[in-house]
Amino acid sequence: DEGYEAWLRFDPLAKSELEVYTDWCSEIILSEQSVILQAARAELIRGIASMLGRKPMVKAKPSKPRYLFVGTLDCAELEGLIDKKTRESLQEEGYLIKTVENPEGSCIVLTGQTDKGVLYAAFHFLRLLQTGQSLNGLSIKETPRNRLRMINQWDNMDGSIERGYAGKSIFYKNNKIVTNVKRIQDYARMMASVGLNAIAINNVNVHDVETKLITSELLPYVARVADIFRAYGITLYLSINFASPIQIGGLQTADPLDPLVKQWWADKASEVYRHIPDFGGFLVKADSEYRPGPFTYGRDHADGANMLADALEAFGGLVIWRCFVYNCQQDWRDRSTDRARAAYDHFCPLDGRFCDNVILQIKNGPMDFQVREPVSPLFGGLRHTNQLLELQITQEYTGQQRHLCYLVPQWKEIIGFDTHASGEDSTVARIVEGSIHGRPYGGFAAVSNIGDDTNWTGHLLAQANFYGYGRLAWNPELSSEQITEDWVRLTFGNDKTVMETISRMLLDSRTIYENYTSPLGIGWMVNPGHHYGPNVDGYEYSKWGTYHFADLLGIGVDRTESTGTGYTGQYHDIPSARYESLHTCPDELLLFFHHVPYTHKLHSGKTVIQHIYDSHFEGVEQAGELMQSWASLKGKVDDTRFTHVLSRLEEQVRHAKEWRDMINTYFYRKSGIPDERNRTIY
Ligand code: BDP
Repeated sequence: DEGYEAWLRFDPLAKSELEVYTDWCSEIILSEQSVILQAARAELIRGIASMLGRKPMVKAKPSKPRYLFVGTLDCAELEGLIDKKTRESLQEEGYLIKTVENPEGSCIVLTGQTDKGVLYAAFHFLRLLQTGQSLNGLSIKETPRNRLRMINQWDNMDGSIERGYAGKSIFYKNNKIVTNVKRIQDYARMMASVGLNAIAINNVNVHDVETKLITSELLPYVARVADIFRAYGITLYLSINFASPIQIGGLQTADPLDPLVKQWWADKASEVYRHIPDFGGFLVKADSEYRPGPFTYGRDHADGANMLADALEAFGGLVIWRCFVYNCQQDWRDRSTDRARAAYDHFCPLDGRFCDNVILQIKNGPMDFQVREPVSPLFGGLRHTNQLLELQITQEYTGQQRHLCYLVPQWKEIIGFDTHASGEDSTVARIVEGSIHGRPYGGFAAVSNIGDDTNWTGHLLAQANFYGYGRLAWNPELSSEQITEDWVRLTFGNDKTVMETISRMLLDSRTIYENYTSPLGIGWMVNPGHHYGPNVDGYEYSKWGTYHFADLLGIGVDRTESTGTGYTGQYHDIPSARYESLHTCPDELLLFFHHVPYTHKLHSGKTVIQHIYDSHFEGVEQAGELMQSWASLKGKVDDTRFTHVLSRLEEQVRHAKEWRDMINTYFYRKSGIPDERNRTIY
């Protein structure tokens, strides 16, 4: 068992549960037709047959006293069974799982306003069985908090994946879209099972080959992929090259205000929609890291995004415009160009100018997916613009799926961050869902961590990050603990020790990773280029704007308004004041906001230098404990999965030591201050 089935294993259930479940699940009543309902039906049959050992019958009319009823709220059978209030409260993709007692028999109703809702209900119902829940008197009502719950694939058509750590692309091979679509289909199932509803299938860095995805040559193939996702309620998007009118359109310019360019994109949009009538829209990385964009023509991001939005509007399409825009040719001596400021500086002045079908996709932090960063102030800054939170499931800076680093706790901190944009409780979750500023679109997007490795994610336990992302995008209020417990039960069964041990490992892992890597929010001490492993000065004197300014006296970036880059001023008063002052700045972000001497005392009572030493020794010990915890599960987890995870954890321990030694040695040599506890530092 290598983990291909991920959390959709549907292992046979224990005897005790079989009888009651079988009673309810041997008959499925389903009378409507649609591709999505077909998928729901197939999932129910597959899951139930596998868990209960008996394939359920699908019928138009019940013949047993107990059965499952599957259908949308509109279907005739549900008339009178679901009250008006409940019906009205179920929004587009919401669903209801309800036990209904009838004189002729009792049924569990799986229903929604749309067939998508029904599909989500089916997956939720299967989850109840898998985790051994009671089916008595069910009344579960769910509505997604976010309209967009999206995945970004950074896949290239040559089969490689930018920042991919789990093999090659499941979408492309040898510059073609794959013909064997089994993996894509199974991926669609995994996405739908956690409520994800949108996917961009190519890298945001669009090279020459992928630029052609919107041509008549390739669109028929893209349409086939769209068909697969559509059956699971997932809308397909493409990343586009802003210079397409030049590269594939034969025009001299890609100026967004040029009438020929506008016409070209309008024609292109109608061509795309001829092939894919429910196409989602374009994802765009422009004027960032050498990608083309409107700047070339003296235009701004709003000009660029709105031009595309106009082209897509008639078809209901969206433009998702990324805010990861900064000057990647910086002079490290010039602190006024602080990279952390860039997204806000570029996009805040444009607030209010974007069309309603444009959404700005904003990375969670102002830099780039470090293990610890403050939340991007752009979330609090924009008021009249749709916003999408961009997270990175793929572990580019967090151990590349060789280290265990479960990101759900990090994401919970991010979405729970109070921007104070409209008084208290203006959390990132509420901003991106659109409720605070009354925006029509918004939600979550995240860079995928899957590839064609048998277990999808390289590290088996990294599946939990994908799973957790989906659940959070649906409902940001879920706790890390709840999501984690569900995932462990679905993946490893309901044994209490297994559940508790793996949950603990996952929940502790981010802090552990943070402990032995770069300290106190400074980030970036990685090898340039591939970003794996420690390299303390790797980026320090280069052009990317990712500096730590360590010298013999101290370390950190002064981003205050009073003496630094002024970045703290991009936040609203309360968070701004908290970060501005050394007294209130949280320890874990201290070096992100302040340049301090190594002898500076943290709130924890330790000096910065002693904290660095201690956390690095501790991190390595904790990594060892992760390995021991896993080792204690021998015999409780099947051999293949057990051995695989163990070998990853062994590598993590070895590598954590390398991190510890390099970081500690560096700071010892810079500062000349010995470890209070006299441990060996090389
Ligand atoms: C960085 C990655 C780079 C991406 C870029 C982006 O290192 O590969 O192209 O972000 O988000 O994290 O566009």
